[in-house]
Amino acid sequence: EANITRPKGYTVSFHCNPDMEKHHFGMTHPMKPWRLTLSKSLIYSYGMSFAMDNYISRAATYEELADFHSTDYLDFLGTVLPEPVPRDLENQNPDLKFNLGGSDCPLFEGLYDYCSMSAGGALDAARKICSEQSDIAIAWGGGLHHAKKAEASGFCYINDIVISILQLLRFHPRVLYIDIDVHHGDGVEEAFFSTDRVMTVSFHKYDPNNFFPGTGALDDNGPKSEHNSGAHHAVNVPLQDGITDEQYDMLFNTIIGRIVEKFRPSAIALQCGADSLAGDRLGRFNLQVQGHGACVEFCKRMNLPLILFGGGGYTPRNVARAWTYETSIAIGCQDKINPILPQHTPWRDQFRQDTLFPTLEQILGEPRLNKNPPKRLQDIVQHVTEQLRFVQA
Ligand code: TV7
Ligand code: CA
Ligand code: ZN
Repeated sequence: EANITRPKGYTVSFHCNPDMEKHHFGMTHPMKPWRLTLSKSLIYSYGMSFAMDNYISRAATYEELADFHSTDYLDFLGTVLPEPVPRDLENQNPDLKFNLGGSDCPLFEGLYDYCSMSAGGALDAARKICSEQSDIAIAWGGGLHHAKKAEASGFCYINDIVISILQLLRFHPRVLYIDIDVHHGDGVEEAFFSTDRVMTVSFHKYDPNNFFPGTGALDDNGPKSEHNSGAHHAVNVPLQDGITDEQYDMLFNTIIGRIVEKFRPSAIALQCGADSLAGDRLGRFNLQVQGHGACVEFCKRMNLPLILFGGGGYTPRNVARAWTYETSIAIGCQDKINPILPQHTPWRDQFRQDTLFPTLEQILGEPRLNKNPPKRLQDIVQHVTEQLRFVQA
């Protein structure tokens, strides 16, 4: 492979914990922590680790988790055990304590360790940004945006993003949070609902009755009272099945461009959920690796301290493609790397499912019918533009 060298004039850091990737949600559960191993092995095969500061992050402590989560919830999370016997028929739908133990958020071996490692990487990334030791910090093991103060939700138990933004807020006056996971970033939006120091923006599939979590309508923009400082500081971009790179990038660049102009953040936190890619097992969009990565490129061009989080992503080989490509964008070597996947990458068989000479950017998957009329996208841009009239840095 070409020699990948350190970027000139800025530092990229990479935060992971290999022990996190060993955990299992269960055989049929769509969330596969080993997609992180697959991503990392592709990133390393390209030689990108030589261009970054690499950290094995320690698990977050109880006190660090308690920055956001309630101690009742953490205490319970720390003591629950995997279910010894699967639930029987009369006990199919018990009232779950803190929403733990259902099929979305199962109790598995090492659950507390898994959660604290995910948060540890994200927090470590935020600390390197705060100390200015790094300009772009990558935590692909984080991005679990649905977790609430005292509730698990949608495969997420601990909200590593909230914990890491709380850290940024100790040094940064204003943080912009952007979420390109196909699901609404409800947990992060809720956590910062009442403050004007964090603006949250989520792009997602929106269908209140048929798509999780059902929140994130265009006019959900924060507290309705003007006396609440959080008013107008939540931006929601509800989309339909099949959106393409061109449409998505037009929306992203227009909306994020205007927000950066008005809100003037001093740091950006970007959740890069890869379930917005075409061919995702749970997603509905038609984004290619290029279109998804263009969002990272746009944020990088803002020249602000940047954290990249992972998130959803349920077709592991495509998750690895996207996060590898996005790591290369962070480093600035995307034009130098060979689009044909390295011969010697472990797991190469994973990618052979696609084609004999698999490439980094080519996703194979049935394109979905595009249900996003241009007129609707224009209405979204207009709504957000009007909303931003109320926002002042
Ligand atoms: C960030 N969709 C998380 C996204 C969380 C989505 C859901 C599943 C699902 C769970 C399974 C499973 C599944 C094929 C898909 C209302 C329900 C319907 C569970 C079957 N297969 C992120 C959460 C979402 C679990 N939940 O944003 C075990 O799909 O729609 C729902 C809720 C009740 C529970 N049932 C689904 O990407 C990381 N769950 C197979 C086995
Ligand atoms: Ca989203
Ligand atoms: Zn998702």
